[in-house]
Amino acid sequence: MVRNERGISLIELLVAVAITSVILIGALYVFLTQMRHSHTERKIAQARSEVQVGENLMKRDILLAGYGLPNNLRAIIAGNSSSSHDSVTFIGNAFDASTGYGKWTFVMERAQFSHTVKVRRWNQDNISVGDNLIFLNDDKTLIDGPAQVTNLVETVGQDLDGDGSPDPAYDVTLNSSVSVARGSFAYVIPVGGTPAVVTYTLDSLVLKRNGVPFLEPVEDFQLAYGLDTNEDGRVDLWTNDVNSYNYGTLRKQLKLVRFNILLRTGKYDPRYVYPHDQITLEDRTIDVDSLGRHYRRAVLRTLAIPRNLK
Ligand SMILES: [Ca+2]
Ligand SMILES: [Ca+2]
Ligand SMILES: [Ca+2]
Repeated sequence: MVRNERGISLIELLVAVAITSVILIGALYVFLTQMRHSHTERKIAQARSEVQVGENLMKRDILLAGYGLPNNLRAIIAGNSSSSHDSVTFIGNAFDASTGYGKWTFVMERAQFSHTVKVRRWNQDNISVGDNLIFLNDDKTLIDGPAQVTNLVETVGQDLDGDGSPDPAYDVTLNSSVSVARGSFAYVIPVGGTPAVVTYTLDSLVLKRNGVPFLEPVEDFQLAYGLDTNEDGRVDLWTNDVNSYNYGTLRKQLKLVRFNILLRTGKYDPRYVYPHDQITLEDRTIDVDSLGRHYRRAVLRTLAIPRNLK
């Protein structure tokens, strides 16, 4: 048999084209799938960084709840629900650092019915004219105030830090007389004498902090509070509502706040089906309808320590 040595036959060409096509289509499919995955991953990574910011802000607010707050005021007000999302309000004197709240000092000499108080002068975060001061003891009992600073004179106090030289101080003039013991804490509070408040609410898939959106799309927001009821240092009870506890008990027993955010991590995707028809966060179970199951979701669950409730 004589083979045609001049080239390939039409059949061979067609087979080659067919094989090449199969390989190309396969490669294209892999490429497109990877493109789609990397796009989804990019979206998730972007959502994660936004979530991280939100998470850190909320942890900070929980940490500062009760800061510089007299012990007869509640530092946390729970807005609990088991049929809808939760809300929560934190109260303290240091949430908004830019306005100077959170500044504090201590009294260096006892003052009695006096308009002038000698306080420690720091290198930064100093007391300013116009600041409103409250005076608390180390148990956060309110001793006196609020009183407004009308004048400051730099001076020196005793050598409390023991370095051999008198410590920097201010003679602070106040608009009303106060009686405070040496060692009392002085906190700057917002004008009007009411503490600062931070409220988290969920409104139409937008989690808001004092009405300002900071995380979306969020489908649910639920909180739990870890209490050490026998005061042995370990959390032994988780509850979704702390409003029935008086503030004294809460200060002693509340050790952890757990917050849960149910986040949508992608757009509506007909190719994707969420594997469950219900989602449970703390005391709430949400039904996910057939439309809702085409969204990807992630649950952010974070523990935060309310350090200033002690
Ligand atoms: Ca709840
Ligand atoms: Ca000194
Ligand atoms: Ca315990």
